[in-house]
Amino acid sequence: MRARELGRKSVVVGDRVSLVGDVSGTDGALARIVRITERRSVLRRTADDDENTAEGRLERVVVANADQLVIVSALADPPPRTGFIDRCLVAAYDADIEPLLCLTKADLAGPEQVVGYYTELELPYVLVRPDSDLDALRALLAGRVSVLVGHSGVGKSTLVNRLVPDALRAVGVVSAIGRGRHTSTSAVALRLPRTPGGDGDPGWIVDTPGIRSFGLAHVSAESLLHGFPDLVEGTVDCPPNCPHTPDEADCALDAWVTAGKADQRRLASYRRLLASRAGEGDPREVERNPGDPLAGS
Ligand SMILES: Nc1nc2c(ncn2[C@@H]2O[C@H](COP(=O)(O)OP(=O)(O)OP(=O)(O)O)[C@@H](O)[C@H]2O)c(=O)[nH]1
Ligand SMILES: [Mg+2]
Repeated sequence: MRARELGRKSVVVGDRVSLVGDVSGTDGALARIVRITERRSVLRRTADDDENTAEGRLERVVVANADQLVIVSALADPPPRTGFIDRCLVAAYDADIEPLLCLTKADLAGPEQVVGYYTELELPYVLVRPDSDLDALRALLAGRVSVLVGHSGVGKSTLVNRLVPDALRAVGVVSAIGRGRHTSTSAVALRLPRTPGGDGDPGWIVDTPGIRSFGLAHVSAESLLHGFPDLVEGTVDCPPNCPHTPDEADCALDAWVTAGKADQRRLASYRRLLASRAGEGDPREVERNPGDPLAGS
């Protein structure tokens, strides 16, 4: 149990804590959490992008002390949404956590479109299908705390069950409209098992409930750009305090894209994020981006 003075929402998954009491771990043993160790990293999200709404102000700590954000996206059923992945990247860079893209359901569709979108980024990625061996992924998870995030139904718990056979995480079905059913309802950290011949710490993995969107109200407009490292250099020639919005005639990002230095769709994604924070409608709706079926978030 938690010492009362720590407050109701103080301890999150990934926290390292000090305990007093019976720490034997046997049935009925009671220990008290008395102190939370200073966090090495904090991955946060808000329900909304707008800090002027109640949802936007309600900031949630997803997990503490993670080293790696594993952005899980299915290649089909539900279809990948680069807008969502872009948001996760912003959150990862903001929290100083390394991103890894994990593309599941590779048995249903190819990765070319998604991977092509991120070529400028050198974003590490792994492909997962039901029969693939997970050695490459295990190697990337070794020795660190990794947190899985993704829409409902993309296969996070399925993957966790394969990595940690004792986990027995409930797995759901993807409903007809391509949305998962939010089978997992809370975040759980699991110790990865040692593999035969593997030496060293195999690491920890945190399964989280599927989320609809990754609200970024807690990230300043300035920091949003860090989620787009392929665009950062393009802003060197911008006028001071350039807002980088499409109506800013002197913004150097358009020329950067025209010169082939970054993908037009990445700039569009960045500007959709900027607009969503300015409260200009809800760019999470895929219908607003009819030209690009991948773009939704
Ligand atoms: N074809 C195929 N189906 C998969 C794969 N991985 C997972 N699935 C299926 O996708 C469905 C959803 O998987 P889950 O593991 O429950 O998804 P989740 O991301 O944990 O979902 P939430 O807990 O709701 O966030 C299940 O029916 C899985 O069997 C895959 O690589 N290929
Ligand atoms: Mg799940």
